[in-house]
Amino acid sequence: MGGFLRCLVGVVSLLAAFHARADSIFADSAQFHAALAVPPSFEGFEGLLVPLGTSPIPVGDLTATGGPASHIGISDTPVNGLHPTEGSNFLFWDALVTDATITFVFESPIRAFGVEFNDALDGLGGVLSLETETGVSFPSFLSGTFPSGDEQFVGIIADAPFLELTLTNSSGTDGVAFDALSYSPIPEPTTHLLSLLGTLGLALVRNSCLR
Ligand SMILES: [Ca+2]
Ligand SMILES: [Ca+2]
Repeated sequence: MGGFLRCLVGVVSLLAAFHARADSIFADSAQFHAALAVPPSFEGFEGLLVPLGTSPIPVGDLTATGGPASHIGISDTPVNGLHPTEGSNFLFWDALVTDATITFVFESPIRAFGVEFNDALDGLGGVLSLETETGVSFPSFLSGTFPSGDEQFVGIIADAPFLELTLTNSSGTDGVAFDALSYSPIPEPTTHLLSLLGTLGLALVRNSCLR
């Protein structure tokens, strides 16, 4: 391969690696799990009952915290459309006013987070947003009005590790059920591939373009 061609391949590889580095969001559980290299840790809230209004709630190696305008608890009783999607228990988030929050804090850094949830944005409708303490932000990952009990999924894979993830509900008053929470520190395979591509591109650019 000639020097010019090697230089060109290097530049293209670098651009591809750089361009593809972005935080990803998933509305499909199967796609989220397919993007992970190994099965993530799992929390289904089974065997735990915590009265609504308790906060923080430690569960395994994470802690759920309701913001000032939220009541949270762990329930085994479906109510008003809220229900478990795995086993019998689920995490209950009662958002009491506009922009109420719930925060998940992990004991060690993670890069992937996914959760099944239901009964969000029924009644009044509104917007759900998500952000991490590291600046990952999806300001409107779900918006509109949904039927009572409607099942949804949200997952993110972030470029950088994070410890805290906060969900905000603009609705004003809305009960939401969470279940089958997945989290993982493991980079997804495409990230390995892209960093390899970036390293290769950089080497080619150094050796072929800059001499
Ligand atoms: Ca469960
Ligand atoms: Ca609701």
